[in-house]
Amino acid sequence: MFDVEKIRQEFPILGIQVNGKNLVYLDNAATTQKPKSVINSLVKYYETRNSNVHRGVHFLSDKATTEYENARSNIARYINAEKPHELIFVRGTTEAVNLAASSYGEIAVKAGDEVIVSYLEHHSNIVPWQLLCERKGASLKVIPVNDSGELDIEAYKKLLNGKTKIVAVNHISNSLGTINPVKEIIRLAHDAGAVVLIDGAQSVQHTKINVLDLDADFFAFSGHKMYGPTGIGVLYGKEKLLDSMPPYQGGGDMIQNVSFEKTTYNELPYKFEAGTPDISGAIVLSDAVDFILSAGIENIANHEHEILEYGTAKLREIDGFRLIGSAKKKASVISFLLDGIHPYDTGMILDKMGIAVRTGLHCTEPLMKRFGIPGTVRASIAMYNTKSELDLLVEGVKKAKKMLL
Ligand code: C6P
Repeated sequence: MFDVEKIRQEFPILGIQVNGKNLVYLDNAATTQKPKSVINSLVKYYETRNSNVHRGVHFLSDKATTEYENARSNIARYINAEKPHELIFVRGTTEAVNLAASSYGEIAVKAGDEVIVSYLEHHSNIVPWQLLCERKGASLKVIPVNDSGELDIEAYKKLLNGKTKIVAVNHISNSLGTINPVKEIIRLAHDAGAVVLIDGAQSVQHTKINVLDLDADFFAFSGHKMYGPTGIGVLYGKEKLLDSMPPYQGGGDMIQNVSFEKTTYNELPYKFEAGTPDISGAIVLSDAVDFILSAGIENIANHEHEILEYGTAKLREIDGFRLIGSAKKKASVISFLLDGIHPYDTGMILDKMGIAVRTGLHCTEPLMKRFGIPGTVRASIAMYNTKSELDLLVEGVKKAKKMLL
């Protein structure tokens, strides 16, 4: 049974007041709040485990190394990766995409080739590919979206051809909440001989991920959007691809032998983890995964969907409310505008009422241009949000409208 009130008690920050009002936290796509188990795990690490990994022969180093590698295995199981060493610990989705674009891009893309992204992408899944294309003399192609914010799959099929080397798309859009048909996107890309990176920053916390079933070549995500700490994330890659790729950064741990004449590199995953990694981050992220599993990912998805439908229906009743992104398959995001009001002003007034939303471009400037808008107000939902919080949002939006028009 999914008991949202019980879940809320696990998140200390949800009890604070903002501007004299109970906090209503609806900025979960930017980052989620952290449960006690995650916060305590971080403290416990520094109180009882802290040491560097893969280096020392002493007790603490051994303990930290074991827990760091156990974390990798646990997170690998969570996304159903075949082998733990197919998971590279990075800072977050942004670094994961940059790693893939720099390293895989280096061997896979040459002048005249093409890389496909979509209009729905976060800047993190556009700019690294743009940099690669500029470096290589390749070109970037873009899958269009329709007015509901859904990818045009027929147009995508036409973009694919023998020159397509990489397709990089998100699983769930951070700005509109669109759930993309990634399994079909991957299958079509593979038929054309291309490799696919899925940006899972907005999906790992909302839906069951199975990289094997998806047949994803790369899958990227951030810990802080899934109830874990900032500064840690994962690039999953198929072993044979990661093996074929050159190192991304040089330094300690990523080498086998170093000489001035010739350096040889470590095996996976260490080849891509130069320097001291975010040890506590990885261990604590694994605890965040356990927290999600204990709540049940399907329970979370069902609960969030109910809140999404409820909030969207209530907001739609407001005169002048314009929903941006009405895909048939949507998760956790309500992006909107109020006629005649700048999103920033709405966000400021909501903040006065203790309601945290994000306003602006959400790092998806091309998408906002496509819709011809200056940005949106975005309420994004997590497992701990309730219908009464959405009622408060609706009240807040009505009040903002009254004050600003
Ligand atoms: N989106 C949002 O408010 P990092 O910053 O590396 O953890 O994640 C980047 C990123 C990549 N892809 C998608 C789909 C994302 O949503 C994000 C982060 C936040 O929407 C911050 S801009």
